[in-house]
Amino acid sequence: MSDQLEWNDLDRRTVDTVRVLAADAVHRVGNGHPGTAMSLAPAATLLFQRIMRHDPSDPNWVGRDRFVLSAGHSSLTLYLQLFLSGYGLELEDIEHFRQAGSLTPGHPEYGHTVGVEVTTGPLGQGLANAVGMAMDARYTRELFDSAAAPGESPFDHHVYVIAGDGCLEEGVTSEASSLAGTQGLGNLILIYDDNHISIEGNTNVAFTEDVLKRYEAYGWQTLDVELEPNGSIDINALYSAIQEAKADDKRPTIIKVRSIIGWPAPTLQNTGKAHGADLGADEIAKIKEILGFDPEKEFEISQEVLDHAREVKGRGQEAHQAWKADFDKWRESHPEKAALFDRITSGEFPAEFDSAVPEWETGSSVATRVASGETINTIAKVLPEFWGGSADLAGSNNTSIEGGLSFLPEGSKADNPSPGGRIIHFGIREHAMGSIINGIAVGGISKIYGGTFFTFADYMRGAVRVGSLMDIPVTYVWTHDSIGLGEDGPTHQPVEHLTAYRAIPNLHIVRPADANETAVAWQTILRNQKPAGLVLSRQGLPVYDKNEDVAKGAYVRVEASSGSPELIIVATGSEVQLAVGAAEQLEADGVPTRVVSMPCFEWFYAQDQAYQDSILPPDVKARVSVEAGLAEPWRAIVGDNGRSVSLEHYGASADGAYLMKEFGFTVDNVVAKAKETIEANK
Ligand SMILES: Cc1ncc(C[n+]2csc(CCOP(=O)(O)OP(=O)(O)O)c2C)c(N)n1
Ligand SMILES: [Mg+2]
Repeated sequence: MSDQLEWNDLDRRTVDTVRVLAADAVHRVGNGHPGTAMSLAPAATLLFQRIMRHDPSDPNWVGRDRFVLSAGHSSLTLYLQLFLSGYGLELEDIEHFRQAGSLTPGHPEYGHTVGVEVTTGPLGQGLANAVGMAMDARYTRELFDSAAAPGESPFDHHVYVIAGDGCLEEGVTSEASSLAGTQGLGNLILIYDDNHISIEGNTNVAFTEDVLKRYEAYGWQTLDVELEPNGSIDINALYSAIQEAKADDKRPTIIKVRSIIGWPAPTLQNTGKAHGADLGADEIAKIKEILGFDPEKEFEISQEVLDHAREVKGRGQEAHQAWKADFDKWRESHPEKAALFDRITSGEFPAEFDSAVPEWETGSSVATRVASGETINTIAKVLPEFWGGSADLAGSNNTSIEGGLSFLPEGSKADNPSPGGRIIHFGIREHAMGSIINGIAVGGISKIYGGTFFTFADYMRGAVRVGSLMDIPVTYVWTHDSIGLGEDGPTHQPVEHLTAYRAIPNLHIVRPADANETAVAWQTILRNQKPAGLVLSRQGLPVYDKNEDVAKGAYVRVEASSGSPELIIVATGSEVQLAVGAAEQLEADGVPTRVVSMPCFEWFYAQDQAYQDSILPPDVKARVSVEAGLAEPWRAIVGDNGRSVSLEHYGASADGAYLMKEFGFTVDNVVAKAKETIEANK
């Protein structure tokens, strides 16, 4: 690509068409965000028409550059480029912007509109996802093609992000950008839309720092693109800046691009009013006059402009063909890697995966976090695409792949760095960790996990929610799962967390009772390819016989001696041992008692009714739940006359075993509750 941008009248007309269509689309539905979609039109058109290597005929091409619209409210910025490039959106879809069932919902939704790489809308997530996508690009190229010179592998590509003031104000981007600097992500290019406006007007009410100095301190290359005198983005300067960004393969680049929101709207440009509301018929008519469009016409796009823009399809196919020649050469020269690539992309597991987990002896005592760590390490031996890390708690979360080396760039001064290392050091940045692993997961190659204490899951919740909404395979390793963690006290003891995270749709919350359940849980999570949180104990727990029905979410741990229970005790995690102890006592007292271990509600409710009824027979109404957390999620399971041994308040700083006793997690208390529910059901 030449250093000088070739940008002709038709390109300029394409940009102006984008501005007009954005204003019309918001006007038609009566709501949405026109201003930024108008002012960003030159930047987005430049990226899609001249910069990015992409093939609209094959949106999943692994060699493509990725585009993330972190400023998700400006969804028209993306939709209009997808329309113009020929990804499948047509003018009709733009006309139905934000309407029920359309392909152009309010914010870009992953899996809904072809060409949308991640769901964006919660500001900051997209940029933090992009950091993950750039990390994934490096991991992937190192996995498949580590000997290739920088930029020479078919797996090398760039990740482009557009983010606004809001994204850069959000803390998650500071966390992620700081890590991106440490990681030397030369394949990451951020276009920061510096328009000085957010919803409450001028950003000087809340955002006055020198953003580029901050990014310079993070270790990024920082570039600045001033406005054109007429008020539009200076497209030639932006083009040159992007070339500079690409030339630096050791650092991520931020290009601060001055723009005027809503330009060239005569009265509303450069105001908060242009951000998130219809500009109104009069203003839009004037915009059209200024730009040389017919003020009487709506959704005006000339065939010439559309044909011109869609030429990118041909260019994309050519680029794809050229890439494919390189890719085929790589396949021939790396047959084993090519087989690995085929295995992973077809969604298969190697045969060894089935037996790739450890098994523990019944009766021993193992913390489930320790069992998870051992399981991670055995799985890592058979799945090279499996990697992850922790937010500075690797030793406690047991997340490190032994001998895996640290994922860090060439030249890092850290211990054991490797650009394809399998251990990610996220630093104490839980929120960014959540967003980054979302970004890694959408790449489709990596099987990725991130760990912290369960109580700090709250620091990553914004990312967990979007990951769950996208329904992508990320695994959260959440250890230190209850008051059982002990002396660190109530700040560190999750109480409401199981309830709070079970409340997130699509997210599978798995709390294994012992080491063997933990191993099956890991296998199940990886096979399911869904977002999952593994909730693990700090303290040792008694080991029971391995039972593959863990994958069904709940199973009979101990059957009533008579074979037909009068009472069911349901428990998860560290409380299953109490259920087992109570059942022994109750059986001795003549109460036929079944113990159900229920590590995952979501897996259980996905089973057919017959299975569910076989575990929790509807006619057995005397039920007790035991879980060191709120009773709330158990009400539906134990029913009106059931009982819950639960925790309805914060914990305290003391020995974990002491706290369990103090707060009623004892065999005697479970037995007492059991007798109550039997009585209540008489
Ligand atoms: C986490 C989060 N908080 C709040 C919002 C609501 N919101 C949407 S856009 C916006 C202002 C964004 O300002 P900026 O990024 O400068 O966008 P511009 O107005 O320049 O388009 C806000 C507060 C959001 N989408 N996400
Ligand atoms: Mg702004």
